[in-house]
Amino acid sequence: MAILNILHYPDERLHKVARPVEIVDDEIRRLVEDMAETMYDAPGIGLAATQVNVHLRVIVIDTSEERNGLCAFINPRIISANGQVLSEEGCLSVPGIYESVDRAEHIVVEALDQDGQPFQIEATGLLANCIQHEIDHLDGKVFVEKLSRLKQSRILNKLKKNHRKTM
Ligand code: GNR
Ligand code: NI
Repeated sequence: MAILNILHYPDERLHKVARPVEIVDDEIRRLVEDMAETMYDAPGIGLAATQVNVHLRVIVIDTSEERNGLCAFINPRIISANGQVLSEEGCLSVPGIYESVDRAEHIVVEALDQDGQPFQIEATGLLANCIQHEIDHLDGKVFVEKLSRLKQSRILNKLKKNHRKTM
């Protein structure tokens, strides 16, 4: 197991589009384990492979209070989306920034599990928000890019200031 380095916005590599996993093998299962360890250590409720500079369609999520409900989604695909909600989000790649973004309220997602078996889940609430946030990462999109240009430039300034303070 290993804790992986998380890329920070505005790193260009966060804009790469991840490619589908062809075979769910031991290498992918190891990636899932390392991503889970990285997510729990951060701590966060989700992590996309893009954030650890691996450009494959793999995400891990645990929205449980007890931190014992790990879900891995390989090649996740939203097959239906309904309703609309404003969801307050944060991102491990954009530390200290919390903003509301538009999301579908109810989604059905199809993916492969760690054995390469297809499964479907229905999600609402935090889990639905998190899955959409993670799939956006796989498509090279960071949540702040859904905000107004004014908000984005304020966020970039704040991140620059924070970066200077930690140097
Ligand atoms: O830890 C995280 N919290 C969170 C809260 C609301 C909506 C989405 C998220 S995901 C985020 C971890 C992360 O950056 N995943 O990409
Ligand atoms: Ni994120």
